[in-house]
Amino acid sequence: LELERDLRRALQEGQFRLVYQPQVALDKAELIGFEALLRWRHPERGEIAPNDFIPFAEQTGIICRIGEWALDCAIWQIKAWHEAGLALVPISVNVSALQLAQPLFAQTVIARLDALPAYLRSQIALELTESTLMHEQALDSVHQLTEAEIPIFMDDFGTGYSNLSTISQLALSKLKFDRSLIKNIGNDAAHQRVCRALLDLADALALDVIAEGVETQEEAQWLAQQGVLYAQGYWFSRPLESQIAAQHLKPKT
Ligand code: G
Ligand code: G
Ligand code: MN
Ligand code: NA
Repeated sequence: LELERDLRRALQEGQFRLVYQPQVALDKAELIGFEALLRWRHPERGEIAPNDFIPFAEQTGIICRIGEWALDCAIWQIKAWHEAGLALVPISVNVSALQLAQPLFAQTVIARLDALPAYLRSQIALELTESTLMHEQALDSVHQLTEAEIPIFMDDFGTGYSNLSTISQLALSKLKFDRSLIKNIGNDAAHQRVCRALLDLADALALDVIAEGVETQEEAQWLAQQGVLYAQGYWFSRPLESQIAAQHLKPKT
């Protein structure tokens, strides 16, 4: 109950912020996007990790308002970078299962993005996990979003109960391979075979892959050899505070 009160207060009092983890093209380690990750600085308890409050925020439904806040914050950030004369890369915002299950979610997001100038609209993507797609309403939301040409990344791919026929029917933009698939991929043959099979599956679905949780050069090299185009992980960068993230953007030409 205390946590619920604190979460409401956190929204009112601006205790949340987003940090930005670079997504890079593996061939040149060039920045292609940022994943926005939520951070909470509690006035008494200090930094609280998302894994310690997001499940609770989902139980209580507050995640919907937090999710709206995160989307607004990402939009505001892109606008600020644009106005500072920086060349933009897309920001992907995480969406919880509960948000996606709201009948008005897709419509609200589409209206929000449609009201923006075109340069801004094209810089927002959404990340959903496989497990969010179990319900009919969620699938309907995804269809609405993809029809509105909002890029959708399938997050944590390889961990859930992949319904491949469902995934193949959605106009997804990218598959994000979960970091459990990538761990030690540079030197474990059995692991490599599994990952290779899933990469073939991604090819069959004609979906680009972002490998998550890349922590070593060996992992990055193996993935590049396999033709994986994009990656994210501590080897390239940890999630960055916004001022630091901005330093990775080039001036607009
Ligand atoms: O940020 P961290 O690296 O600790 O993320 C932990 C988990 O919290 C991840 O599964 C991530 O997807 C989730 N997460 C981070 N930010 C958000 C957010 O804004 N909304 C939702 N729903 N989940 C988030
Ligand atoms: O579930 P999602 O993919 O949104 O989770 C992102 C989470 O993964 C965040 O908590 C982020 O801080 C974390 N993360 C990002 N890169 C790495 C990495 O290279 N190694 C590990 N262990 N975690 C990572
Ligand atoms: Mn994610
Ligand atoms: Na993930």
